[in-house]
Amino acid sequence: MKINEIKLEKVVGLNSKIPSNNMKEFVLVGRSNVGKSSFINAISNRKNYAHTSSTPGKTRTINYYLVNNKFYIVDLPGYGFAKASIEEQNNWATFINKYLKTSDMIEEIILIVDIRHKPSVKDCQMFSFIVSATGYEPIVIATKLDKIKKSGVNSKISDIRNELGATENCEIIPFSSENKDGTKDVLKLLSVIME
Ligand SMILES: Nc1nc2c(ncn2[C@@H]2O[C@H](COP(=O)(O)OP(=O)(O)OP(=O)(O)O)[C@@H](O)[C@H]2O)c(=O)[nH]1
Ligand SMILES: [Mg+2]
Repeated sequence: MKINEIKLEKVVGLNSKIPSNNMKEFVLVGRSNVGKSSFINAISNRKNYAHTSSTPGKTRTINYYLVNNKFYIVDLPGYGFAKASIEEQNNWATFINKYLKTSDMIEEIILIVDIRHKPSVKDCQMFSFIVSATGYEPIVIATKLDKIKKSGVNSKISDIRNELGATENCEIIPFSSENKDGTKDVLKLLSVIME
């Protein structure tokens, strides 16, 4: 699959009603600044269509990107943003909860983690939460691959698997938005899921 067309179609605040869509949704979750928006740009071959920033907390709304007029990629605000107020952080958790329960168009949840580090407590909680809420493990994207040595990739991936408590079947894809490594694997997986 190739992403020929991507369009930011809906922007929704955390307190707004969750849109009911008639196309499948692929949802990106991950801590603030991990690279969710960059991931969207990389797989769709755009520069800064999904706004990115080195300052955490760039994405503060739920952004629905319509891809090839066929499915949505949903970019969520990151969790664990230290500067967000407790109220904002609670809103986020409440929203995710509500979203997972309300939307019946969620096709797949994609958890983005940083390949350099062991998943944080919040990453692990998110992973378990997704499993208990949906009955399925999310796809895990281990991003910022360009920042580690090639020889270290396998051991990083197995550390991430162990720490998250993911099964051997759980897809963990090494990825870099910087040099686009892993894009083919991601697009292949999306097309298999969309079949
Ligand atoms: N080297 C490198 N930098 C990356 C990669 N992905 C993201 N970044 C950088 O990490 C920073 C955060 O990226 P974003 O895509 O804005 O992160 P986000 O997860 O959308 O953050 P929030 O919107 O705050 O939740 C930016 O400075 C990006 O350039 C990557 O694969 N490699
Ligand atoms: Mg973002």
